[in-house]
Amino acid sequence: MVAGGMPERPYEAPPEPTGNYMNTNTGLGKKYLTIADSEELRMGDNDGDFTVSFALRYGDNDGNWNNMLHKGNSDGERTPAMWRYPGQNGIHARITGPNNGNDGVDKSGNLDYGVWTYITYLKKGRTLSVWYDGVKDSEKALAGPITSNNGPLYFGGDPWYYSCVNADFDNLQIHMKALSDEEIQVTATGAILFNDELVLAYDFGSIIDGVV
Ligand SMILES: [Ca+2]
Repeated sequence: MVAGGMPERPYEAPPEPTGNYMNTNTGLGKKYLTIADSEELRMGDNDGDFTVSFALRYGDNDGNWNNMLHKGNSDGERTPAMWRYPGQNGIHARITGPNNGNDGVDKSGNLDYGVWTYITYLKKGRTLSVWYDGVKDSEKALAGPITSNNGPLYFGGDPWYYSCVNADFDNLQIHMKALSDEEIQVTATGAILFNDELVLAYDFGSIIDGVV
C-alpha cells in the first residue's frame, strides 16, 4: 500500500475478475466502449437511486484527467461520470442536478497500480459515495435532486478526455436502485448481481482491446 493510499482491506483480497477484460492501452488515446442510450439506462431519472459497479486496474498515470465512465451528450452532463484524478489515483465521481451541475465526490482514496479493485459508485437519496472492494471509501452530501440524460454511456473513457493509461476494466454492472451493503459486497467478488434492477452487465467474454 502506498502512503495515503486506499484503506487496508478488512478481509482477504477478493478474487480477481475472470476471463477477458477491456484495456485502454494507448496512453493519450481515447479508447472506450460506447453503449447507446435507452430509457432503462437513464440513471437518476426522477432523482432515482442507482449503482454502478466495475473492476479497475490502473497501469500508469499521465497526469491528465482520465475519464473512465461517463453518460451524457456533453461534458457538462455527468449523471454519472468518473475520472482518475490528475496526478493521483483517486476517483473524481460526479453527478448533475439543477442545483449543482458538477456535484459529487472530489477525490476518493488513491489506488495502487497493477491491482484489481472493485469500484462502486452509489447514488442513494441525497448522498453519492465511492466504495472499494465492498467498503465505503468516500461520500458527499448532494446539493439537491439529480437529473438523468439521454446521452450515450461511455465506459473506459469518453469523447472529451483522455482515457486512463493502460488501465484494465471488467465486470461493469448497473442497477437501478441503491444496492445494500451486502449486495455491494457481492459485486466486489467479481460476480454479476442478477436481480430485477440489473439493466446492464458486461464481463467481456470476448476480447475487447482498446475499443473505440
Ligand atoms: Ca471478464
